[in-house]
Amino acid sequence: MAFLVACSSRADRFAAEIHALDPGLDLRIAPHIGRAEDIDTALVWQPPAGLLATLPGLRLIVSVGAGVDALMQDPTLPREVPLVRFVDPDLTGRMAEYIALHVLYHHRRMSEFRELQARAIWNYLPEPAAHEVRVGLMGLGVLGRAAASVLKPFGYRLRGWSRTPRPLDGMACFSGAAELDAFLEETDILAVLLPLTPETRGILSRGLFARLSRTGRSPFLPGPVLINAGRGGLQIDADIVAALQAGELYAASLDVFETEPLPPASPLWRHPRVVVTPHNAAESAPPAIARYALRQMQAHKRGDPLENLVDHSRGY
Ligand code: NDP
Ligand code: OXD
Repeated sequence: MAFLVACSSRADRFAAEIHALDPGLDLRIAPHIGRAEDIDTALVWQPPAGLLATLPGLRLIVSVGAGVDALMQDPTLPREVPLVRFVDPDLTGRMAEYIALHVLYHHRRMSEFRELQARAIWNYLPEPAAHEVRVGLMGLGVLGRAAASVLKPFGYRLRGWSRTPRPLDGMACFSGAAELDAFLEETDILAVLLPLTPETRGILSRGLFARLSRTGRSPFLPGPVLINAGRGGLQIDADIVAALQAGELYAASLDVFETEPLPPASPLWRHPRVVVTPHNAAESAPPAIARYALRQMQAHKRGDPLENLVDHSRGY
């Protein structure tokens, strides 16, 4: 039985880490797959189109990404083969750092201080205390909950929104379309960690931004803030630009975009209160990927339950 690495980037790194952990494993790297029948496990990130459907012995697919939207959109994905997505403290910790960094950055009005510094202006700007800022987490899964636990000690007023009810200690929790308005209307900083599915595509629109922070806005924050580290397909880039221009959004930190890499002509690159990062909020580190993929493969071979199994009906 053979293990296939089919990844559009870092395939050699992943293979080297896997080989170091299990030197006896018959390891193949796409496109050099050898006899297709031999392959029972595949580690994938943007695999060549249609490849997985040509592997008759495939028993397990491990996604390098925590998000599996690209795989879900592939009509040739063999849906009868279990698909597990990457969940690991290494990635989770990185994402929690990213969200905390950008919540603090905007709460402390850093983009305005950067502008003042560029003009050598020593100026005071009033800032709210953390307990006066309402941070809304869209998505209360592995990453949303980790972000909440990192933000909590600062004293932020936390709220969260998920598809199904997820009551969490010390947070006002909302779920489903019916409770979206109630969630948004008392959110000053919206941090998005949703998966991209048919239901969530384009959710971050001008209409949604207009519903943010309508009641009891935190003193001194000039307007609502958007942080999106989920997927670019969740947002409409042009709506973010328009909302910033209209003052419906004060600032944004964006790690993901409708088109990646973000085209040089995008006004988001140049907006003084937008932070652009290159989809690196939380990387899947090769050593952690290798350990995880082998653990999943061994568990599956023993017949143990798989962790982080993707539910095709939900799309994540
Ligand atoms: P999880 O599957 O653990 O959590 C997803 C959360 O989103 C759940 O709370 C889920 O609700 C909620 N959700 C899903 N659909 C809807 C909906 N229609 N309405 C409301 N809530 C919804 O995912 P993770 O936390 O592990 O990851 C989230 C996303 O982060 C990934 O899918 C990926 O796109 C992105 N990501 C980005 C990275 C980056 O570097 N930028 C790195 C890693 C991940 P419920 O709890 O009810 O199921
Ligand atoms: C992921 C990502 O989904 O890096 O893991 O975006």
